[in-house]
This record gives sequence, structure tokens and C-alpha cells, in this order.
Amino acid sequence: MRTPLAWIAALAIIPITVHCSSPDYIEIDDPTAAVSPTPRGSATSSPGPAGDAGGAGSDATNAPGDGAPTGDAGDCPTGDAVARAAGHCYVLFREELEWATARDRCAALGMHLATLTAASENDVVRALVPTSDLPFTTPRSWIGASDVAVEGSFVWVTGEALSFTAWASGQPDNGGEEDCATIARGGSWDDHECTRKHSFVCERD
Ligand SMILES: [Ca+2]
Ligand SMILES: [Ca+2]
Repeated sequence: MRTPLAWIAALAIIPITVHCSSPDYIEIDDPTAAVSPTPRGSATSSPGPAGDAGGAGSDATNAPGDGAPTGDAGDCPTGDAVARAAGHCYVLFREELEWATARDRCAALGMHLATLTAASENDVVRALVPTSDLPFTTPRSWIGASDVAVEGSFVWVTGEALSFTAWASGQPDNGGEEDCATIARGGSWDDHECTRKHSFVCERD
């Protein structure tokens, strides 16, 4: 048997061994626990905050500063940002959805995905596009044009033909299988795969 003094010496020299047997350290009964506080701490905190950070970060980035002025859109439907042009209301929803889901969401609210028939409308809507659209480097929102029915023939969700367009250079390119139109903050359009997820702009005529 060791004397108490020997135990104290052992405590100082090989704490892990002592932890396992000493009642004073009963809370650390797993030898691996004695060396794992830091890894454990990061293991429990990293996935959550790190995973959330992307979403929360994008929300935080989006929240302040962007979106068009709402002062002239008082009687428009409520959304995450609202603007008015030519008597129509344009309402941004930051929730990122597939194009068809976004289309249906607008319809459920008595609106339709935005149909842009003039540069002035395009300017109003592009200003609504959030500043972040992770993982995409160029923030974009869905608008109401698609060529789902006939490849290469884009039409508005209202059935109207596209009298005005603002396609980016080289677009629409149907890259992969892209049938749904997005608008970037810069105002240019690009067809994307409809199953990608973007914020979206609804319009009330
Ligand atoms: Ca297409
Ligand atoms: Ca494209």
C-alpha cells in the first residue's frame, strides 16, 4: 500500500492513472475523457454552429441593407422586401425553394412569379435580390420565365411571351438541363436547373 504522501506524489506525476481510482476525480471515470475535453468541446460545438453558420451567415448578410425601398409599396403584400413599379407589387421571399415550389408559393399568395416586361421593372426587381445566395457566387432569385414546356422557348408563368429579355451574355445556355430563369443583382438573367434553390420574387398585378 502507498502512503498518503506517495499518493500525492503519484497524483502530481501520473494524474490520469489516479483519476481512475481516486474518489476526488470520480467525475472523470473514463481515461480517454481526461484528454478529450478540447476535442469533445469542438465536436459538440463545431457541427452545429459551423453548419448553422452558413445559413445564419447568409441570412445575416441578407438581412440588412438590401431590398428596395418599401415606402411606395404600402398596399403591397407583405414579404421580405417589397417594391412597386408600374402599379405592380414585387415581393421578395428569401426562403430558397425549387422553382416550381416558388411558383406555387406565389400562387398560394394570390400572386405569380415575377414577369418582367420592361427595363424599369427589371431594375426594380434586381434591387430586391438578396446579397447572398450560397453556395452560388452570384446571388440570384427566381423569376417567372421557363422553357419547361418547350425547350428553347421561354414563356412567362402567366402564359405571356417574353417581349423584354435581359439574358446575360451566352444565356440561356440550357447547361445540363436548365429550364428556369433567375435574375442576378446586376439585373441579368440566367437559366438554372429548376431543382436548384433560390429566393424568389412574386408579383401582384
Ligand atoms: Ca432549357
Ligand atoms: Ca444557364
